[in-house]
Amino acid sequence: MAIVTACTMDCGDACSLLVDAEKKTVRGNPAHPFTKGFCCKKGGRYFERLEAEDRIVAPLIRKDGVLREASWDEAMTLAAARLDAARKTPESILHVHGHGYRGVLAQASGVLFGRLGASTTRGAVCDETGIVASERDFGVLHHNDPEDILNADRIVNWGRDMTRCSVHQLALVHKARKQGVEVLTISPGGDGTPEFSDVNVAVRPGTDRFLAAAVLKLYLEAGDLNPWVLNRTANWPALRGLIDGLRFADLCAACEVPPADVEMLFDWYADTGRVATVIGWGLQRYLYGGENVRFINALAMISGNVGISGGGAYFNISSGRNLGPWDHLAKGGRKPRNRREFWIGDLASEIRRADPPVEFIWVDGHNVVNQVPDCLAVAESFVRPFVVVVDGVMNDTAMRADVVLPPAFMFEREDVLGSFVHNCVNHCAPAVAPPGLCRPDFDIVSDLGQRLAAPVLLPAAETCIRESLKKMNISRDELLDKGFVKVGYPYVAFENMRFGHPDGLYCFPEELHPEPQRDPDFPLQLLTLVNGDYLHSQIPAVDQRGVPVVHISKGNPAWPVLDPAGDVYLVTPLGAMEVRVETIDDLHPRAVAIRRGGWMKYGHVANVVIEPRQTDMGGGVAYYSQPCRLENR
Ligand SMILES: Nc1nc2c(c(=O)[nH]1)N[C@H]1C(S)=C(S)[C@@H](COP(=O)(O)OP(=O)(O)OC[C@H]3O[C@@H](n4cnc5c(=O)[nH]c(N)nc54)[C@H](O)[C@@H]3O)O[C@H]1N2
Ligand SMILES: Nc1nc2c(c(=O)[nH]1)N[C@H]1C(S)=C(S)[C@@H](COP(=O)(O)OP(=O)(O)OC[C@H]3O[C@@H](n4cnc5c(=O)[nH]c(N)nc54)[C@H](O)[C@@H]3O)O[C@H]1N2
Ligand SMILES: [Mo]
Repeated sequence: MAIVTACTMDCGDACSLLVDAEKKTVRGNPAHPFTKGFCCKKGGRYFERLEAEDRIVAPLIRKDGVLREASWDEAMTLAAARLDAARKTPESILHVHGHGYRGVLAQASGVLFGRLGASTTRGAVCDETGIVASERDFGVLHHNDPEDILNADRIVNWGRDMTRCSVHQLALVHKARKQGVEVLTISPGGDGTPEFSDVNVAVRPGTDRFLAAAVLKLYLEAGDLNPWVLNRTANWPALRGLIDGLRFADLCAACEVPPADVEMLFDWYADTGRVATVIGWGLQRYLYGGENVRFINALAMISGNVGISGGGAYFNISSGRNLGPWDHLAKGGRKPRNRREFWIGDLASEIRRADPPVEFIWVDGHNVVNQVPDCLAVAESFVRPFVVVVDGVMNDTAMRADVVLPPAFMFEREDVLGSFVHNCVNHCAPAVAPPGLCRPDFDIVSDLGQRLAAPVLLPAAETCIRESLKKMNISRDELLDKGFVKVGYPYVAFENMRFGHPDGLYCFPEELHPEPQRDPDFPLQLLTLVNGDYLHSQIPAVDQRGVPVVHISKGNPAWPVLDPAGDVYLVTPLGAMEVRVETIDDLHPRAVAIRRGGWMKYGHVANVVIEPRQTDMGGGVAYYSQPCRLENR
């Protein structure tokens, strides 16, 4: 018998799933309006992960340098004692939490460490740059219902590789194309987008803002701007002045898009009909990633495609917007305020510089020693403090722990979560028993709070869920019964052209920053792109054999001088890693692409050579602004 449950992985598709514990099958829930009866590879194969031979199923404690199995009581007593000792200086405690498991109950560790006044991280490895950019434009994070894309006449997709990151959006785009909707994708190429695009335009990595500005320039030259749209904006004269002062040819040169392609893109926006604009996550992982997003939004606005069905600019919605907080129901500790914050993009330096020093680190839901820049240094910074990691695999982070606590994974415990793409709230019901001694994260954190000398007490899990459902008046019975509830949002965002800023107006960007000069020693650019088969670093060892592959085009200046059969190294100012080079036809000639998520212990993680660089908004990480070169050694 299949049980209706849900995926809690860090992915906007946020599927409702039917899990059959006996047959060990995972299927998409046909009743769910976004999942529509199918699921992706990483979800469909999740039993492989649940039943992996190397899964950690008992707590581990480091003794004489080696991690050995222990009872929960031993492990938790030790963790609580070390935490109590560190609590004398709350800032000496560091909580590192990722989105490895999502939901209302997944917030428990954040609530507990907030009450302890622990240091926390700021900024984000994922989408915060684009979120802040969109909020600056629209005043609030919102977009049309994903299904509304079926009402578009044309779709302009700025670099979202739906073949890998979102098979359900891909299905919608396929359906739209069957109805005659045309798709144009802008990206550095070498990705899966030609599969669903009528036209592909190649852009220099990180420079979409110039391309969007060049199209805006053509709008100004054409001169027939919609006065009703301009009337709903706060600062059009400023943007107009900025664009007036720029030359079309310079803008085309900056993004390395031929003028004829820019004119074609202008026609895509300016012809009669509605244009939906999709904004991927890749183009915001740059030094000016926020500005990239803002100029694309500006184009959607100026072209008259905001506030209408079939139009809109799709970046994100907030996955938490339909669920309320429950942290006020915790007891003990202090109200979390004035906490010390470490920028996640340079965690190693932040820990090294910290005064008072970090004595205790708790990591959950984040393979942080793998996923942030300069990750070798992060590994080193974890040596001195006492480190507790809640994870079920011996990955680069768990390897550095003094105590490893094994969580129940999804399908093995309950939670409730929203999506950053669609408007449903899903219920993740336990469908299989956790193996060995694994326990739900919520229970681990509650247990820890109770064991402290001055306890912090969390409410019961059910109370937290009930509290969170109050915000949107979601019926718990309906949620548990159906496995999901669709929350009623208007189909079209900003339909009355009222935006989230206090004045109700749309706000344009007023600055356009030049791209930094190319460093002649490192003339290429490293793109660490999403992996279609796995979620981030959740990749089994068997798929990380040998030397990792990077892709370049035959037009890459490195290609004619490399001997791909010899030892090839990917080199940055931070260091070098061995790679194997393969060619791919349509990738930008200066780009070096590698699929992300490989592990340090297998020599597969590019973050060892990626330097900490901050994006212009939201404290994001500019992973893709990494200069590099390829050489034989
Ligand atoms: N299978 C799978 N699905 C996932 C995930 C996963 O790990 N595996 N992760 C989830 C998460 S958390 C995220 S954030 C998303 C990421 O989903 P995506 O946005 O699809 O992936 P990214 O790797 O962030 O970005 C890569 C895409 O951006 C394009 N790109 C890169 N630079 C530029 C640029 O300068 N301009 C333009 N126009 N395009 C550019 C690339 O060509 C590629 O198509 O996927 C989610 N879904
Ligand atoms: N170079 C480079 N690095 C990147 C990016 C990039 O573009 N380039 N992209 C970034 C992006 S978009 C993202 S979102 C981040 C992702 O970075 P992370 O959030 O670190 O993602 P994962 O590697 O999936 O690690 C999540 C961990 O959570 C664990 N986990 C799964 N379920 C549970 C559970 O129920 N309980 C507990 N306690 N743990 C669980 C998994 O086993 C896994 O080890 O990486 C970023 N890293
Ligand atoms: Mo992400």
